[in-house]
Amino acid sequence: MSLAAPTVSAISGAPFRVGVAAARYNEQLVDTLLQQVCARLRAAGVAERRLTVVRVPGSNELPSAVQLLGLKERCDVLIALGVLIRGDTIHYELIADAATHALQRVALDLRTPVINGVVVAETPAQAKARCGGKIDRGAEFAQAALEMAALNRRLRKKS
Ligand code: DLZ
Repeated sequence: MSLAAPTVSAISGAPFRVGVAAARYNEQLVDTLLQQVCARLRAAGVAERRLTVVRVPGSNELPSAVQLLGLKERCDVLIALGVLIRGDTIHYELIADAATHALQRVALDLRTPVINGVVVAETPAQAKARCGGKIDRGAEFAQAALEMAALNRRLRKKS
């Protein structure tokens, strides 16, 4: 995967309703991601009352959670946050793969953009670098969410 993040454009988040599902596995790292995401969304003007956060056990549960959130809250965009770190087996890889596909499916089924904020790392050090370290993945996920919410609003008005 590239280290070159996309350029950032200024988008007002004031009108947007955002749903976030965050895993509790690797909790400290996911909490950091969640703080980064919420900070960027608030800085863009997303109102507290329009930001719904739910917690789930692990990344495997994220697709169901964003689907339920999307059905209940009529969000402009949904964000799934988790951290998967390689263990002794390929379990993390299976979950990463399944969650990635399922998150896309939820997005297409609900016609609501879903941001894949699952950090997949080979080592704890890689995960830390991306959750509170040198790489601010949380801000990137939030920025992607703002862009997709704006796109959703703009194109939906025309359909
Ligand atoms: C079981 C498991 C393992 C081994 N590792 C992780 C992980 O690194 N990150 C994560 O978010 N979740 C992990 N899980 C839990 C699964 O995502 C899921 O919660 C369980 O398999 C129950 O469905």
